[in-house]
Amino acid sequence: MLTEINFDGIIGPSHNYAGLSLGNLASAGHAGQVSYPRAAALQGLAKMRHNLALGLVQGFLLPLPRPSLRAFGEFAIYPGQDPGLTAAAWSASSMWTANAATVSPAPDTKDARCHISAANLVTMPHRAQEWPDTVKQLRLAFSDTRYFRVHDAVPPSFGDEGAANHMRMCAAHGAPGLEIFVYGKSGGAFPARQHEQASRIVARRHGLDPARTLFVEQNPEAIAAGAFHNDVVAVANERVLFAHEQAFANPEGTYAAIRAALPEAEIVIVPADAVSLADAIASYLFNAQLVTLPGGEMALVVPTEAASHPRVGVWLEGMLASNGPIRRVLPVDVRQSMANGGGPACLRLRVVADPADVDPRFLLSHAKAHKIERIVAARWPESIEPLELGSAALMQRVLWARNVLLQELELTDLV
Ligand code: SUG
Repeated sequence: MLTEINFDGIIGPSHNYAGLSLGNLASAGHAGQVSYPRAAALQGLAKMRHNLALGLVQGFLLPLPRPSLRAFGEFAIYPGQDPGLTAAAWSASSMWTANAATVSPAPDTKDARCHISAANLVTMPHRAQEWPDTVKQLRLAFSDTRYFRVHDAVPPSFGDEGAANHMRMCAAHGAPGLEIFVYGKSGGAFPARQHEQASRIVARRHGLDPARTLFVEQNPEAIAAGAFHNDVVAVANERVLFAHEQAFANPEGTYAAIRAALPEAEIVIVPADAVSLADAIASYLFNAQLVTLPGGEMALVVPTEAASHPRVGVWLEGMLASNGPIRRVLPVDVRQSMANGGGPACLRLRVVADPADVDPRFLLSHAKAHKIERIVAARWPESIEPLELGSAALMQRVLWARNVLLQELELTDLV
């Protein structure tokens, strides 16, 4: 049966704060701080276990090989030579699997297969190096070509940030959906990372029905305020869209187009006078996982920062009291990722598929989570100081830590 599966990125042993992402306020704000890779990865695993315990199907993707020896060669540097490029080669940014790819489930596509397009992430050098390894991993996890088609990234001139700029609305996950691609045109001082042409290329490759596909411009003010991806100001699940009033360039036109294509749509708008764009971005209220629980009710898995934020917390309480479509608010602690601008929703890639069609090595159980936690506890560095990124000893340690994980999970195909 078709089900939504969340594939979270396991947070890699090289997790660090290098301030690499222009327009991502958390990344800039934590640049140069000491990171805690072990705690980071354990927080990510605890979130996966939290969602498993809710009765949801949980998968994972492995960290990419970092530091990337290929990147050192391409940048023509030796480790430590250029601090910014060295940090790019070390970045554990593949943890944010919402940027790994865009996914169109089988009920939406012409050939009735689930199409997955790796994202080129060209705007930032530390992220642009991800996609060749990502596509290799996706082709392993979704190798059964009767059910899946995994595409290479679109050409690099068109910036593509994957599922973070894509939403799907539908009556139920297994039913045909309305796919909404959100692109940016300008963002003030900050780059608009998702280009309209990239979204259109992905939609054509996936064989989507134009009558059930929307292309919507992100509000330039939202990008300028720090919403470097649409999933910082909006999230959708089945018939519900949960969005900030200032998420889209043309909000009324967007809601009308959604309602015309999906009459059962319910749109929950958070007004700017209750939660400002600045509060939304600081708290990551919208970078939540909006999920349908096995009993049918919807829950919003938010970062603890949202639940404890004075104005956002009050708004959430009011929402629960109002008897709307979102019935539960469940906080999770992913602070180490949050400090680089990655909330609960950034850490997961949603794939609607039959779990039986996915390579079982990428599906999580509590027993497997326990195994991964043991490896993380024993092998992941406790902390990384930014100046350590040139260290050969640390490099050997983090490369080996990942290898041990691949061996234990029988995924050495990814070495
Ligand atoms: O691309 N941060 C990531 C955060 C990605 C969040 N993803 C979603 N919104 N879906 C980014 O900006 C920071 C790395 C550093 O500064 O060390 C970073 O890459």
